[in-house]
Amino acid sequence: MAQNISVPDIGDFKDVEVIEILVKPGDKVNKNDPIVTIESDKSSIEIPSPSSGEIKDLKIKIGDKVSEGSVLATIENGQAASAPKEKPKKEPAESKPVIEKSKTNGNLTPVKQVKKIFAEPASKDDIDPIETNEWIESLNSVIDNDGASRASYLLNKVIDQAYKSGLVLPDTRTTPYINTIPPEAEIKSPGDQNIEKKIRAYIRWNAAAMVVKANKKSSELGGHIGTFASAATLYDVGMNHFWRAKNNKFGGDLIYFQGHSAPGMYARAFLEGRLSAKQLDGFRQEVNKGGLSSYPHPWLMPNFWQFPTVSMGLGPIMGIYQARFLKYLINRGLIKDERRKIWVFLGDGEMDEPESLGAIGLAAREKLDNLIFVINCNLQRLDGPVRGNGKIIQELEGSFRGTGWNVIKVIWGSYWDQLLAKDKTGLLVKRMNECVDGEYQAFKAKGGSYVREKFFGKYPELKELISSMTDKDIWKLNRGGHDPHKVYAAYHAAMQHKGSPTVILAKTIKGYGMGKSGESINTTHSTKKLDEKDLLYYRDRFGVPLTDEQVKNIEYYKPSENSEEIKYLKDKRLKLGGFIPERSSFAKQIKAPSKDIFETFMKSTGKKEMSTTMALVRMLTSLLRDKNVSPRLVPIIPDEARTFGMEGFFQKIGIYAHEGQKYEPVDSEQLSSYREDIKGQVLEEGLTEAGAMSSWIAAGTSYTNHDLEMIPIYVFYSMFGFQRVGDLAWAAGDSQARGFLIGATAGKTTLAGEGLQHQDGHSHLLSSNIPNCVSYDPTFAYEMAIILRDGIKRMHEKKENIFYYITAMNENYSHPEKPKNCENGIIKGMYLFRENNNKGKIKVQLLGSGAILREIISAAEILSKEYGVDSDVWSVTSFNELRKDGMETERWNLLNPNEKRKKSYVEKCLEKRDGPIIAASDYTRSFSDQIRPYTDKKFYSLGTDGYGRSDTRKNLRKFFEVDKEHIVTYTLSALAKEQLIATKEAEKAIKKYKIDKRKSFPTKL
Ligand SMILES: Cc1ncc(C[n+]2csc(CCOP(=O)(O)OP(=O)(O)O)c2C)c(N)n1
Ligand SMILES: [Mg+2]
Repeated sequence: MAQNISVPDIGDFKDVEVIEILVKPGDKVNKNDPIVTIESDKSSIEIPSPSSGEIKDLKIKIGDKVSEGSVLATIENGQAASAPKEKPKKEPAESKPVIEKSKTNGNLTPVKQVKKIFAEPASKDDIDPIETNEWIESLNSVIDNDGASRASYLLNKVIDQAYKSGLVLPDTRTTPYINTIPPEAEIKSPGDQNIEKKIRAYIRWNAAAMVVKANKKSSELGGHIGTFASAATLYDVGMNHFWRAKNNKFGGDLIYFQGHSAPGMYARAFLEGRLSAKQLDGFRQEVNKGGLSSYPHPWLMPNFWQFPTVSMGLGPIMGIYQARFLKYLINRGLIKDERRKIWVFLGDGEMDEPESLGAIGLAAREKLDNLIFVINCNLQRLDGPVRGNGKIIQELEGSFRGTGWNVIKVIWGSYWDQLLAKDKTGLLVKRMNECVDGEYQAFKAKGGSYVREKFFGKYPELKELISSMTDKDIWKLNRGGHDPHKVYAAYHAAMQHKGSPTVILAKTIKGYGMGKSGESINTTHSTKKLDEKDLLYYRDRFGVPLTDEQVKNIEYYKPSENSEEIKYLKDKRLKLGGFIPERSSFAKQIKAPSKDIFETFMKSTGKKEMSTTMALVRMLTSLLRDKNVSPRLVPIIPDEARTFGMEGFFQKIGIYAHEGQKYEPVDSEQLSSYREDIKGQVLEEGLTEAGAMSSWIAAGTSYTNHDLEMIPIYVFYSMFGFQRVGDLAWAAGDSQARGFLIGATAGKTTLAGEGLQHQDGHSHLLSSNIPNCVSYDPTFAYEMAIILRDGIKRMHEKKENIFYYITAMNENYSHPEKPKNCENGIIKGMYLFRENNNKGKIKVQLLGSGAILREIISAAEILSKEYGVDSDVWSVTSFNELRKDGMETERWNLLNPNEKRKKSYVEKCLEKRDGPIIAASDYTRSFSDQIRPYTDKKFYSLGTDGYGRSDTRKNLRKFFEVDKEHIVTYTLSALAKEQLIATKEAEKAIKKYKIDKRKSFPTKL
C-alpha cells in the first residue's frame, strides 16, 4: 500500500520553497535517498526518503511552498508513513571501556621497574625526617614486593583521600628534573653504536662544512650549524631505527624536520648517495638549477621536502592536524590503518609561538597516539636562553601533561646513571631541580672545573660524590639528547604508547662540538663561519678521518660505498623501506563532474533571491551526488556552518568525531540535527582558523602524503582568512596544497552590521601575492559554478599545483541567466555582461566585480535612461588573474622588442571599446588598480578604502562611494574631464544625489 512521504521537523522554517525534485514516479529509492531539495532564504536542505520502496505519486512541483507535515510524495512498500526522522543510532551513552581487573592496578602504561626513591635531605620544612623516611621506606618496600603499578595505585588512593580530607596538595604538573624512563626500564638499541657514532660524525662534519663553504663564497648566503649540531643524535636514531619510508607496501611515517636543521638532512642524503658534493656546494644557491634550499621548502625541492617548517610555530600546528587528518581518513575507510606515525621536530624557543601550543589540547582530546613531538631543548633560541631564570623542560612538561599528553623527558645521558644511583641523599636530584637553564647553559660553555664548583660544589655531599672524577670526567657527563641509548629508549616508548600523543623533551647543547666558536654560547644560532682552528677542533672532537689539508680545504667526507658505515646506513634505510625525506605522489586523479551537474545555475533564478554563498552550498550538495567527487570532498568550517547555511551537511554527511556521538543531540527531532559520527565527513573545527587552515593543508596535500587526492573546501568569514592565517596560506602554497578556500560573507559592504573587524576590503590583495593561488570574486551563481568546476578540473583532474580563493557573499539577490559564450571570460577574469547601446554617442566602459557589479549594472541603466550615456558593462571575476596575464604579456613584449607586440587579455577586451573606464569593487581601489597599466584608456577606480563600520548595505555603499548614485556621478564627472559632456551635468548629479563634497576621504574617517 502506498504511504505518504512528508516534510519532517525542519526547525523554525515555514513555507519553504521546493527547488529541486530528485525522483520521479516509478523510481526505486533506498531509505535516506534524497527526494526533494527545499530552500529557505538562508539555506537549502534535502529531504530524505524515510524508507525504501518505489515512488508512486509526486504531490509537489518546483516552486511549491511546504512546511512540516506537507506531503511530498507517496511510496509503495515503504515501511514508515511519514518522516519523523529516525533518531541517530547511538552508542550507549555510558559505553565505558571494559575495565580489566588487571595486575597493573589501573596503571595504563606499566613501567617494568622503577628506581628507589630517596628521601629529600633534611630541611627546615621537614619537622620529622624520621617519619618522612618511614613513608619513603614503605613505598620502596611496596615497589620491591608488589611492583610499580601497585605502588602507583596506592599513591593514587592516598592522594584521593588527601583531597577528600580537604588538603591542598602541591602542584603535580611536573615530575623531578630527571629522565622519565629509569635506566632499568630502558629498551636497548639493537644498533652497532661504533658504526652509528662514525656515521653521525660524518653527517655532523658535512653539514657544518656545507654551511662554512657557502659562506666562503659569500657571507650573504648564511646558514646555521648550531641547531643541527644539537639535534644530530635525535635525527640519527630516528633514521637508523624508527622512521619507515613510503613504498608500495606502506604509506610511510611523516617527519616534520625543524627548519634550521636542514643542513643535517642534506648531509645524510649525501652519504646515502641521493645528493652529490656539487649539490651540497649549491647550498642556498637556488637561482640556478640544482642548488639546495635554505630550509625545507617543497616548492623549491619538490622531490625531497614534504613540509615547510621554518616559520616557527607552523610545524607543530600543521603536524597535529596532519595526525588528526590521518585518523580521519582511516575512520572514514579511505585508507588502511598501518599504524603510521607523524613525528614533529621542534625548537624549544619555537614553543613560544602561540601556534605551537595552541592545538595541543585537540591532539590530546582526539587521542592522537599517531603523533610524536620531539622538542630539542638546547635551552637557547636566537638571542640567548629560552628560559634563563626557569626551566623550559619543566614548563613544557607542565603544559603537555596538563593537557593529557604522554611526556617523556630525556634530560641526562648514561654517564649520569651511576652518579644518580650512588647518591643516597637525594641531593643530586635536588640540585638538578633547583638549577635554572641559564646555569645549565653556562655549565656547558665553561668546562668541567666550573661544573665541579658551581653545580656539585653547592653541597659538600655532592662534591664528595664526584671527588674521584677528573674535570674531564665531569665534562663528559652528557645530556640525554646526545645519548643514543637514551634517545632510542624514548623513541621506543613513544612508538609503543597508546591512547594519547607523546612529547619527548630532549635536553641538548646548542652548537654541540663547536667548542669555543659556538658550543652553548649566546651567539651560536647565527654562527656560519668557522676558521681553520675551529674546523680542526670539530674534526678532532668527532674523529672525522680527514687530513689537516683536507680540513683546510673544507672537503666533505664520504667513505667508500663498500665501507661498513655506508653499507650499514643504507641497509638500515632499506629495512625501513627507503629514504626520508622524499616527496612523491601516486594519487589517481578525480574526474571532474560533468557540466550538467551545475546546469540549473546557468538559468535565471527569476524573482527568487539568493546569495552566492547559498548558491555555492547548493553546488556542494550537487557535488555530493557525484560518485567520483562525493567521498573526496572535505568540507571544513570553523563554527560558522549556520552562518553559511551549511547546517544541512550535519545530517547528510555527518561531522567527523573520533568517538562517534555519545549523546542525543538537543535538536535530534529536527532534520538538520547536529550529528557527530566516526565516519563523518565535515571537519567542524570549532573556533580555530589556524587549526581549520592546518586541516585544509593536510587534506590539500593528501595526494602526496597519502597518495589520495582529496578536495578540501574551507569556508570562513573572509576577514578571518588570509588576514588571520596568512603565513599558513603561504606555507600551503609552498606545500602545493590543492583545494578551495572560500572567503564567505566577503566584501566591505555586504556584511553590513558587523563592522570594522569583520568587513573585508583586501583579502583579494593578500591572496594575489601567493604565486600559485588563483582568486575570483564572482557575482552570479553561474560564474561561481563555472569557476568551481574549472577549479576541480584543474586541480584534481589535471593535478595542477594551484589552489583557489573564491569570495562568496551573503547578500540575497536574483541571478540572471548566463550570457552566451562567457565561460572563457569568466575563467580569464572578465567578460562583457551587457551592452547599453540604445541612446547616444557617448560611451563609458563600466567594470564591476563581486558585490558591486550590481551597483554598476544599475548605474549603467540610470546613465542610459537619464543621461543618454551608453555603456559596456563588464563583469570582472578576477582582477588578480587579469593582472597576472597583464604582467606576463608586458614582460614578453619588453623582452622581445623585435617581435610583434602581444596584447594582454584586458587590452584585447577593451581596445575597440569607446570611452573611459570606471572600475568598482567592494575592495580597496588597489584591487582594480591592478589592471590600470594594461589599457591606454583613462582609468578611474572606485573602492572601499578605509575602515569598515556597521550600518545598512545602502548606507555603507554610499559612505564608501560605490553605490549606483556615486558611480553615476563619478562617471559623469569623468566624462566631463574627457570633455565628452559638459561639467554642469556632473555638478547637477552631485546636487541631485546630495553628495557631500566636503566629506573627508573615507580612509580619514
Ligand atoms: C615566525 C618566525 N619568527 C622568527 C624566526 C627567526 N628565527 C629563526 S630560528 C629562531 C630561534 C629558534 O630557536 P629554537 O626554536 O630554540 O631553535 P634552535 O635552538 O634549535 O635553533 C628565530 C627567532 C622564524 N624563523 N620564524
Ligand atoms: Mg633552542
